[in-house]
Amino acid sequence: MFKHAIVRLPGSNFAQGLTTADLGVPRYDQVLQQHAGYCDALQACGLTLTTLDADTNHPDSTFVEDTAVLTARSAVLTRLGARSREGEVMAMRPILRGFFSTTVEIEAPGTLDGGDICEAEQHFFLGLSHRTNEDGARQLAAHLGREGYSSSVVDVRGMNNILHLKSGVSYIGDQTLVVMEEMADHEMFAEYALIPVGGEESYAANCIRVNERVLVAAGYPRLRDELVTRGFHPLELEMSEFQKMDGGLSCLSLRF
Ligand code: CIR
Repeated sequence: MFKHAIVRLPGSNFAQGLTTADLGVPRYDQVLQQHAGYCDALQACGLTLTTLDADTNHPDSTFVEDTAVLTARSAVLTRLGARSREGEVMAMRPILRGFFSTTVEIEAPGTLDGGDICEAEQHFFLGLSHRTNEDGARQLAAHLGREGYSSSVVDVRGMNNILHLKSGVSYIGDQTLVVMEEMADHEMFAEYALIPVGGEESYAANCIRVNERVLVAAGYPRLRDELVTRGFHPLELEMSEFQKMDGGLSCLSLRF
């Protein structure tokens, strides 16, 4: 069960963040509205929120998930792969030290974005991407091993339609992964029940299990219905403005 989440309000220059999407410029009023809806949903799932002020020095800083990987015992502060985002970790460090007695850091030359790390209970999938390199993944694997977790590496560098591993795969509990069709036959996922999403629903592969609910992007009815069929309880959220900046549901919070 998660009890807590950290979020950061989007800054007025949110639209100046990094993006590869060709979906237009996000409207700030809608960004704030969708972010508020997301925060409400986390609270409705029983979480207490720590809401950080907007940081206009870092337009991507509302995507807090990338700054850390959290386990039951520790917080791993990452070393972000995009230069424009480097300062975001420094801002998160004192916040996480307030919650976790053990914090460790990914060191150079390692880079690692939290969006590349998919936790599936005792196992972690570590994505190699254009943000997370082998050294970063190796450092995290060693740390997780010391805490008794297993991990495996999934290379997504050849997939040009996703930014991070979790843009394409999400663990939603009950040994189930929601996964983009292109990745569904990956041997690493063979032991799991899979819910493949494809074509126009690919964006919805990034979803999060928060206690009894699965938060999913609104507008993807096939995935929503499949989740219901399999006994999950989806909660749909408008995400269009974050999608314009390559962001998904998971990236907007750190949950623990
Ligand atoms: C970036 O390119 O870094 C941001 N515009 C989006 C980050 C999304 N984070 C995530 O999927 N974990």
